[in-house]
Amino acid sequence: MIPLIAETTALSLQFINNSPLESVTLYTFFTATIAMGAGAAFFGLMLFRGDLDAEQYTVVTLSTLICGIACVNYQQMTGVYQQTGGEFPTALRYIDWLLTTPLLLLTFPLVLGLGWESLKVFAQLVLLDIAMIGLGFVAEISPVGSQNWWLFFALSCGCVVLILVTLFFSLAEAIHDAPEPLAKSLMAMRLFILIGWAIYPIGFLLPLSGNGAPRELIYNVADVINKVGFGLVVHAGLISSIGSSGWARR
Ligand code: RET
Repeated sequence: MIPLIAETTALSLQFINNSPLESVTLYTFFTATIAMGAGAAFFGLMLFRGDLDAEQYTVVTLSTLICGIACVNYQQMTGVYQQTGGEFPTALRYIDWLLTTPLLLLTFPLVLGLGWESLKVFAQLVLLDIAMIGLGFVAEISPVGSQNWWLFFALSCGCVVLILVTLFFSLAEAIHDAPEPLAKSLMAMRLFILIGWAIYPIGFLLPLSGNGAPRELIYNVADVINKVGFGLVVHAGLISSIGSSGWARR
């Protein structure tokens, strides 16, 4: 019988049977799933504290959702990567970004205590973010190095630059006015976005070098830092402001 689907050999769960890069990448898929689940549990349990006000509660809910959504997606991505013998779970990854990056950006107005009314300013960020992911996906499915690949890559980079510029300008004044612990965590959050988000376009360009294989490994590590690490920075600012000078400018 002629198989309708080309046979693929799944990656082995024994480290020694795959190439070292495949094994390391597979294990970062596993560990990222666990890290996201642990993050979701950690932030989720915080919701049971009695001392969070409404805005703090929403911020912690966002961190819980970001890690929870990623945990489910990572479970799927791990399966795809393993069962297809190392194929990139690109569509799932873009779905994960599409769902979680707007939530990451929405953390800012809430941490600032600007409330839901200020979301108009941040709606602009979210729209740019959705455009960045959408345009990036078109680049992703175009042949590497083709005209479309470059065009949509450049457009997607344009969106990320606009996001960073908007974020830096809108936060400069807020950081200046914020009490000490909050200002510190806002600066750290901003740095996370600046450095943490720059990793992705660099990873995207990797196939140009002729060796795109380490890309998923890079994305996995970056995702854990940008989701769990970012959540922990937010959490640190939140904890230090409970019972002190206040969570935000109020
Ligand atoms: C793409 C395509 C090429 C151009 C650019 C990209 C940017 C992706 C970014 C993703 C951020 C993801 C985060 C996930 C958190 O867990 C789509 C790779 C600019 C910035 C923060």
